Amino acid sequence: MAPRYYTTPIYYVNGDPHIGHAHTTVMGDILKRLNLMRGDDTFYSTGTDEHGQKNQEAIEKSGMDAEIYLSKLSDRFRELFDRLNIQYDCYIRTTFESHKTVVTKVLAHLHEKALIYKKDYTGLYCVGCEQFKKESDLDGHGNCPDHQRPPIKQTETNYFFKISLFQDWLKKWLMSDDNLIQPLFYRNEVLAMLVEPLEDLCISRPKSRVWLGIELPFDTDYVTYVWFDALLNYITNVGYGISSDFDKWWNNSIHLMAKDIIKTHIIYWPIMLKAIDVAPPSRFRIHGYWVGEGGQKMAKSLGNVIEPNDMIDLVGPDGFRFYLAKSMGGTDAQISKALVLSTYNTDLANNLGNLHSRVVKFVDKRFAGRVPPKTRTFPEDRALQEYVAEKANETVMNCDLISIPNLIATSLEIADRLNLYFNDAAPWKMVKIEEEKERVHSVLYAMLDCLRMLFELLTPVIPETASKALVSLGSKPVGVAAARHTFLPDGLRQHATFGEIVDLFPRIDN
Ligand code: ME8
Repeated sequence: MAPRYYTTPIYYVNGDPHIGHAHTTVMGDILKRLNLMRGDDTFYSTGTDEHGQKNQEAIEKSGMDAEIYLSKLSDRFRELFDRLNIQYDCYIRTTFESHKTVVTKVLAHLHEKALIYKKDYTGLYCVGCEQFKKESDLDGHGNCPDHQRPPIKQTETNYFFKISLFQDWLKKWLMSDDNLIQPLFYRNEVLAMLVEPLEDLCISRPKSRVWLGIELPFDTDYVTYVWFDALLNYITNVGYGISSDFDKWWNNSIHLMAKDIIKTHIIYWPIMLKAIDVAPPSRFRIHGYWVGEGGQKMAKSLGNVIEPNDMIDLVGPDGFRFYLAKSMGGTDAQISKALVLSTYNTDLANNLGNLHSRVVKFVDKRFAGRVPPKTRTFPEDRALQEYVAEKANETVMNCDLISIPNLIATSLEIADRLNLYFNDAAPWKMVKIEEEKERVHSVLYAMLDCLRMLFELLTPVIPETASKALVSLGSKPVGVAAARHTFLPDGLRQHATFGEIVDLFPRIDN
């Protein structure tokens, strides 16, 4: 039982949660559930990043009390994640006292080690990124490429963390393991950022300008830079400095994120950890960016922004989870209402739902709502069960963030094969012939048993519907406790009584 600690980024609360926030958090949930199926002990954290200039500007714009605003927005993220059936173990808010304690302790420690110093500085600040930018980071028009706005020139006295001391260590560490960063091409992006000498990291903001943050323990005129604060959530969540379980989780940490925040995670964060003598993260798993249909960046002005709650209203939490899981690997993917709807109708209603309904309803009618007993197993039927078991075991064992779409592809391939098998075997013809009775039982049992394995395999992606499907077959939903789940033929009890048979994915005409 290898422990695993999965994290999502913690999200800014300067607006409502959007599709990208839903995506990373659903993927983390799928990975957590897959790990539990593998019998691995898993801890999963997500939450909200509630400090810094960007959030502060949103609060000021809202005219609301800061605490009320932050709670309200953080709750919106949590409500979305609850609607999406996310089984997080920890929902961190950086405004929690437990987190402030960690940030303060780390800052005091680095200050004592003389790794923090004060100086005057002039830089170009992008509030959208919450980062200083170099001229070379900007596009031809002097804009931040991610936010399409020019950064603001800032001259201030601030505290700096001597990250430049760790550059050589960082480079060596990045090259030490090809599995550290996946997809691997993101490592090249990080290495390219390390060609030039690293500038020390500005880790403070004067309170006179930014009041929303954690006060520096060694200078009360300043708050902590939001990224320095936020990154530390990853160790707060697993009890840094207070829990004996800290090493167990931290030594198996896997950070999930999109490609937008690799610099802070793969450059600043490991250095922060190294400086406080904590091991660097074990893995970084990076996905692409959601863009609108046709590849356009999503923007309110283009009218192509997809709201996650609208998608859940449209196709249900499982329909939406399925679309996200199917469509996004390591590079960008497209989303629109029409794409979500057509995937739902094609893959879920017409393929999986229809397959389930045909088989289960047929057996329900002919065998009084029970799994038919086998008196003989025909080799071709057994071969079908073995094929499904093997595919399912292999998929669960090998699934990682960017191969989640393979899980869907394999499931659809299995569903196609089962549909064909059912058509070719045509049990509705055989059932009328007395000599074919044994074969009919064998075929139908195999079909139901394969459906059982198929819905077990899909449980991490569509947990609610897969459970309904498994109950309808007279089987049990896959448990949520860590216990290795092996796919084996003949796991469905003969004579088992069917549960309620529901239309899993009713077609949606729109
Ligand atoms: O960066 N496609 O928060 P954030 C895919 N608070 N994923 C997307 C996406 C898109 N179009 N847009 C956002 C922050 N995401 C910091 C993180 S962590 C210590 C602090 C997802 O609200 C994706 O996971 O801007 C991305 O990395 C994250 O949201 C950024 O969220």
